[in-house]
Amino acid sequence: MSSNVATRTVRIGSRKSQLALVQTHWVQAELSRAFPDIHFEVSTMETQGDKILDVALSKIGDKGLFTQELEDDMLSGKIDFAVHSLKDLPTNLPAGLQLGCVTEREDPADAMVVHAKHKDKQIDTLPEGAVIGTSSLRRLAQLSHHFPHFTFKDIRGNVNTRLRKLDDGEYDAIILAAAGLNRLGMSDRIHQILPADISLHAVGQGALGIECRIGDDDILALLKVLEHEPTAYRCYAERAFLRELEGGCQVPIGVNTVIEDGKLTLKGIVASLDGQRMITGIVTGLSTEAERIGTELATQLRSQGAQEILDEINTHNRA
Ligand code: DPM
Repeated sequence: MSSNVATRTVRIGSRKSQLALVQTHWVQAELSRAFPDIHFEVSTMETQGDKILDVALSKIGDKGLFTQELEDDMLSGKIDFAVHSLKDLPTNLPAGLQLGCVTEREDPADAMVVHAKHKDKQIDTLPEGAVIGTSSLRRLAQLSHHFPHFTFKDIRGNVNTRLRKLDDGEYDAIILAAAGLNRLGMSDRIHQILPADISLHAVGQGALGIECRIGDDDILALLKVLEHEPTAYRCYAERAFLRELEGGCQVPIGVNTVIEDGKLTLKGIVASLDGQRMITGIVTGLSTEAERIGTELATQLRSQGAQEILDEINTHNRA
């Protein structure tokens, strides 16, 4: 499938949510600046994940929930590439598509937003029974470990919907990605950034992943200007770890990566949903060997029983 670079129009696919559009418009602006002769057009669509809002994410499967419609349009040539939150992009892509570029990461940490009545509290001083909104198994598992006295309640919908539900009193606090709030210009709603020893973030959190057709060299050449190498190495390691554990988007798997002096350190966790079992490990190596670092950590955690936890959860999710 050839792209439309020859005609000087390149079509970008995006979900319709406010956050998706902020991200896609940033990509559009950066590329327009770098390639003023090309017209970058955004075409938006709703994905399954946007339409099904009354079911817990973990129950509706995870294979391309937020990406499949965009991928179909890429394969049929209706769009040239798609902008995703990297953490929503499955680690195994459909035949014919590739991860073309990873952009510079925002703060990858999780953030707590509280109801006004808890303005003077931190996560470790919220009262017994406090209702915490999240539909992430990863956040649920890690927070249950540290704060078994909280009550966890599912929450779906876009960021604005979630904040309204919190303000209306349905929850005492909710957990969101700091990156999403920052990109939406809502950094002031962040009450506390959760430290890594309380919550390891999701694979790819805070970075954008741009997906395109394999071998579409014209498009890949454009995307190169957006690539942020350190972020890419970190995310390749994180994604290799997740892929090797055969984890989808909805698994209690968390990570943390740092690069120092050309060395990449990947920390990972696989936790049971009740937070009772936590399997953690750490691997360091050259940044250029990111993938190997990821698979090595997966093997290490599997030898400590991570697979049993993941199998239990997969059985539970299918039930
Ligand atoms: C994935 C998860 C969530 C999103 C699971 C996880 C959070 C679901 C929830 C894979 N995708 O993080 O363990 O809390 O109910 C999503 C968000 C962003 C991308 C919102 C968020 C924005 C941040 C980013 C939803 N996908 O996590 O608060 O670009 O990383």
